[in-house]
Amino acid sequence: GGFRGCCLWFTGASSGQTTRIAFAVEEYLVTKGIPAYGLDGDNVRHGLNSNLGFSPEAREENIRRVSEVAKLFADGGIIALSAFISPYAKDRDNARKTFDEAGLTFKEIFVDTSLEVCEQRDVKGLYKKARAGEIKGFTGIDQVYEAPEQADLVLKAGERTVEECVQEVIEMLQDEGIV
Ligand code: GGZ
Repeated sequence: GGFRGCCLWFTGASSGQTTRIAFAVEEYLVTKGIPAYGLDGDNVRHGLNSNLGFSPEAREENIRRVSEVAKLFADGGIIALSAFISPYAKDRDNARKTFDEAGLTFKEIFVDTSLEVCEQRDVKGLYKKARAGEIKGFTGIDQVYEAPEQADLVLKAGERTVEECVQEVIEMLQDEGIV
């Protein structure tokens, strides 16, 4: 195959399976011999972005840095899979702009899991803490999540299995000639 460096930008609320889907796609690609790398809060916020919290300004800077890192990966021919809440439309649009300006493909994938399902799952018990006021500025509770209006792909992850969502992403990559 030819050059396929690009960015798959997964956005969605906490406990919505955003990271799980992105990393399952990464595993699929790597198994096929296609270079791919997943970025998420766990591998970015502890190192590169360890000085950033969750205020709107900190999230903006988080997303800005991640989009620049993803651009470097894509420039190196790697499929960068970014899995962040990225709650603000403006920050996601700026990420897309970064790729457009570099002539690199950027696909926004909305992991559209309802807030009810996310809160019910509450993998890390953070919604509970946010409800109790122990965490301030939690996305979906007392900070906004701006749902994408024109995502390239919408995954109804509350109603589908992770495997089904992964399959939808792969079909998009095939349709776009990326894999
Ligand atoms: C949202 C928070 C918060 C607040 C800590 N709001 O389920 P998780 O734990 O693993 O995913 C959430 C993660 C979000 O980090 P991101 O870098 O993706 O956020 S953003 O794109 O908005 O910059 C959650 C945890 O961090 N977490 N505090 N207040 N999520």
